[in-house]
Amino acid sequence: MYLYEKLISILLLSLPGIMSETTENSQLTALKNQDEQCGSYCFGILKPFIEKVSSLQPRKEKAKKFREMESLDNYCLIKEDFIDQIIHLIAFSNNIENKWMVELKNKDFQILNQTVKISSLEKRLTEKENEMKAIENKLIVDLKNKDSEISNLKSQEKENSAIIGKLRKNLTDKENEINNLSSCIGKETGIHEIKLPGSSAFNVSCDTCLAGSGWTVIQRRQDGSVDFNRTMRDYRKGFGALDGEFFIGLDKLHLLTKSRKHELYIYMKKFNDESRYARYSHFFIKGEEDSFKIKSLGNYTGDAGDAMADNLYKKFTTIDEDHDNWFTGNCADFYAAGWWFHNCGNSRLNGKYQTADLAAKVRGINWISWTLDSLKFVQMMIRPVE
Ligand SMILES: [Ca+2]
Repeated sequence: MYLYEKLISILLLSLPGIMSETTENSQLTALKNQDEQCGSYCFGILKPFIEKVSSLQPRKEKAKKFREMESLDNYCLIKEDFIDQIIHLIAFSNNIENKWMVELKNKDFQILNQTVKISSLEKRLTEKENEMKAIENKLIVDLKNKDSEISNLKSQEKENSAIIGKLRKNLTDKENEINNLSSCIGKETGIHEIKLPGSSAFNVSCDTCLAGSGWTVIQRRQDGSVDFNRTMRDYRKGFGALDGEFFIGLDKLHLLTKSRKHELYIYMKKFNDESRYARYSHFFIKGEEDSFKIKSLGNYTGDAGDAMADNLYKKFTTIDEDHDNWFTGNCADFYAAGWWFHNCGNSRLNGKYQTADLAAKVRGINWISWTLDSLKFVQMMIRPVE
């Protein structure tokens, strides 16, 4: 019985893949021992069987093969899985490719459209460039022409400036000439001919002694040699002698004061030879149609007082033409003089010439803002104001 069990175990141990290598070695050792124990009898019976079993295949090699098979299976499985993935990837790739192909076609179509548009735009651009070039060329030509015109104009302007300068100089010379001709400016004391626009030439008395040069004397009283109690006609035309007593005449006075702005200077002297003056900055006499009214006196300066203040805007009154503001009488008749009477006012330089012994006693040549005495000497003068 014991032996039989041993034999079974040996058989089992000899089966491949059941025992480990260590166990196998120990069993072979044990079998060898059993052989020794069993002796030649039992061993001799079982030995061929055992050897047959053992010879079928070495167990070590089988185990190796078995592991290899297992690895191969695993490998196959991995391969299969990998192949599946590859197939899936190829399918996905095909899908993507198809989508890309569609997209590509669309893009191609779009590119074609864009190309057509670009071609059209390029054509228009070329046309526009040609137009611009043509305009530019025209502008260049125009500009050259304009430059030439400007150059010509500049030279013309230069010539014109020279001509204008010459004309201005001539004009100034003429103006000076006219000024000199129409006034006492630049003339010595004495009698000179002057000419005003719109009038024939006439002689005037010029004075450079009493208040500087350039004064035209319009009235002088010095000795009573001339009667000043005259009609309007005489006062219009003027009377007396230019080198003595005289009145220039209202017509000439109007022309002179109208032609240019004039100032008025009145020099006065008493019989005691005391002298004073009154000066008005803008003296202007209207024409016959306004009865030779004093339109302007300007500002008063001087040391004789402003005795003509009441005469501003008054018409000229004579013994035969009463324009004064004395409603019941005629100032010209009362003072025996023609003047710009008010009612009758404080100045009457055309009054009757009195002698020294009568000067303080009777009406005469008066400037009331200075003295009640009749004056010994009076000279009224005008001069153009620059
Ligand atoms: Ca009157």
